[in-house]
Amino acid sequence: MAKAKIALIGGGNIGGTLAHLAALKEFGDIVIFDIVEGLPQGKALDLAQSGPVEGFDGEFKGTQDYKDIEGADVVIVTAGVPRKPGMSRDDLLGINLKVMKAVGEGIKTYAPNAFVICITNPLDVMVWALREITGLPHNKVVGMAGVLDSSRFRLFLANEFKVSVEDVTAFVLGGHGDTMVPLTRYSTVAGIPVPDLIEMGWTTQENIDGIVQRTRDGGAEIVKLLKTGSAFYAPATSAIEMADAYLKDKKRVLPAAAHLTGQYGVNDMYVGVPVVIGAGGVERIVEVSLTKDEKAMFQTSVDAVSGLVDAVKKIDQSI
Ligand code: TXD
Repeated sequence: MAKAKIALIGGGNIGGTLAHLAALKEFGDIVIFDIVEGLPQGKALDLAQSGPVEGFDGEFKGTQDYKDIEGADVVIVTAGVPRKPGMSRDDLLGINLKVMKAVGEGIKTYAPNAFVICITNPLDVMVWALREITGLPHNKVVGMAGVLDSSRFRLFLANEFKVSVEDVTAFVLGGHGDTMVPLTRYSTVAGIPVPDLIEMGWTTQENIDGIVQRTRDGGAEIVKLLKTGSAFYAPATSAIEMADAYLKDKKRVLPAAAHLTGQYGVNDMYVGVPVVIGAGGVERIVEVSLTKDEKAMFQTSVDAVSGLVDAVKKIDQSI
């Protein structure tokens, strides 16, 4: 069987971690593309040199030439500038849009059959722009945020309940950012929904509200600590889970920024919703019913994303 090829566009903190995780999981050959000369080459060589110890084979290549991503099965995009302290995700809009143009052209030319996972912020609008620029089918271009946001939510809930993170499931909807909508009703400990756990006296509504807020601020909390960059271990792991679902046709049900065509009342936008990821890319959008309050929170989130899409269209009328 032919080996899969994974192209990582952006070889910074997340890109490097992605390369390491993809190698450990033996996904296949790995190409790291970055505009900084030497950076992807150095990381690729270093990674290859861990192969004999870890026991993985494969080709590892760093490059400044898009031709090297030719035929990639999965492309994960982290190229761009990360948030600095005090900077909102939206400040990144103009800078990272230009990056998406270059990246999108590269993917369109050399890897039009790939499953593309975008991570670059501001996520929901960058993935939308990247899809427009590449012209790839909507089901093959997806944004990573929900797996990360729900992983953060799961960790905080597990700490609160003093149970294993493995037994906690969490559900988040909406755009990646301050308006994301963690749905406690659909979040559980071994199938027991959080509102039931409140009734059982395991926690209080106040504590849950605090956890929801901490989840929303999860990215900023880490930016504040790191000072020179943003989170990378958890974001990389999250995107790898999505790539794994595609490569192994696992039909995982994962939250992701997906293209909506009427679901949840949203049209032609990328917003975080649960989806099924398998060999067909995004194979299905899972549409759950929402209460009035949840709908209102979701709408606020959708409005925020829609404002950014409008801003992008103004910055670059060709998109
Ligand atoms: O949940 C999520 N989606 C996110 C998103 C969680 C955390 C961080 N998130 C965003 O990911 C973050 O705001 C950034 O927009 C991206 C990448 O974060 P990372 O921490 O990896 O940033 P780095 O270390 O600065 O790496 C970015 C690399 C860097 O090496 C640049 O030289 C390169 O991108 N870069 C480019 N590569 C290719 N092509 C172009 N044009 C380019 N411009 C910069």
